[in-house]
Amino acid sequence: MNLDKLKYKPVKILPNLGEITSVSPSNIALVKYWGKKPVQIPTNPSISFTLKNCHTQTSISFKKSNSFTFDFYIDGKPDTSFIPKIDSFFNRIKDFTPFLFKYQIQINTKNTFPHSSGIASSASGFSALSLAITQLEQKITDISNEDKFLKASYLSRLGSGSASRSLYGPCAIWGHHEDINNSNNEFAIPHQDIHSVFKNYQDTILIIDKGVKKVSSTDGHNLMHDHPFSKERFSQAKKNLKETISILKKGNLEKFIAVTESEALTLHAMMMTSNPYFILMKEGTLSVIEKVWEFRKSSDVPLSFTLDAGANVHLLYPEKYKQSVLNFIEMELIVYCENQQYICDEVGSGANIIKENYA
Ligand code: 2P0
Repeated sequence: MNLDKLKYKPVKILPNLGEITSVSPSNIALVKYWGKKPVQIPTNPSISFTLKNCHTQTSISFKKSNSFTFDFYIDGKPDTSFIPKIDSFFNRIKDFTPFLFKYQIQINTKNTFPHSSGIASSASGFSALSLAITQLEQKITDISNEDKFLKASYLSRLGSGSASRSLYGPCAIWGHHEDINNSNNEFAIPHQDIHSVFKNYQDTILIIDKGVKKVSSTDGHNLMHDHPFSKERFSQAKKNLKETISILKKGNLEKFIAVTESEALTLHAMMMTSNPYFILMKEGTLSVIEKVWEFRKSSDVPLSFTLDAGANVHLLYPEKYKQSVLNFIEMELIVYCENQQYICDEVGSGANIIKENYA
């Protein structure tokens, strides 16, 4: 991959100060990224639905300075828990964004989804931050809008792999696949060739467990290195990605259900067969899966589930079945949700800039 596009080529002088605000959504993988090599290179390609309602809004305010510093606030309050991850992100992007290091910056971030709901904010958080940074770059270079998003995806990947996919909707592909044009390991590409049924596909997220995961995704990815089934898994993911692309185009819901549910269970099977092994699903996760299967059998609703690296269950279905699925959740699934909590989301269009000013 020729990464020349990513080089910083200033043509104007840096603003003295300013503020840029971006918004970026979370995403849910249909074919899962699980396994990586240094630095943030996926061991198989993945594809996701970009979400709409679960998003992060991030403002960076910056002021010229002789030394680089950053402060980080969530919901208006200083937060130190994310500092190490952001620090390592800044170290990784330094060579690509030297302009950033001429400033003192303050990062203010807020999520639309509740804190400690068990929904990872790293995808929406790193993609929002990266887009704000490349927006500043665009102010001082001739970078096109297309390359601004491409670079934001590249930078996001260095923060958190799945974040690279959040820039683009309705779907994004990250990771090289020999049969997919432009697919690569460095940044995600938008995937828009999808049937109308998927354009507003629903994702209702059942919060089964709000707790902090016992094994982080980064540790889980690393356990794929010496995993006895990794070779098979990586080729299965490639095959499933090709099939998913065809399913998304044709709108074949039966096949969509089969591939996405298999991907979700395979992801967790990889965890259960790692050394050391671990389980992130809870009893409620399995109960919900059983209920979804029963419901699908006894109704005409093509409801399916997928899982992230955690206990929560994402229910995926066409928009026209929204009311019957919500009734089903209220009647039968809500007992498995912590504090009866679930979040209604749907496929969305990716990240954007909502405000900027400079002096
Ligand atoms: C995914 N997950 O494709 C998969 C499926 C979770 C399960 O990407 O170490 O937070 O920051 O690159 O992106 C979660 O891993 O991991 C993830 P890092 P990330 O969405």
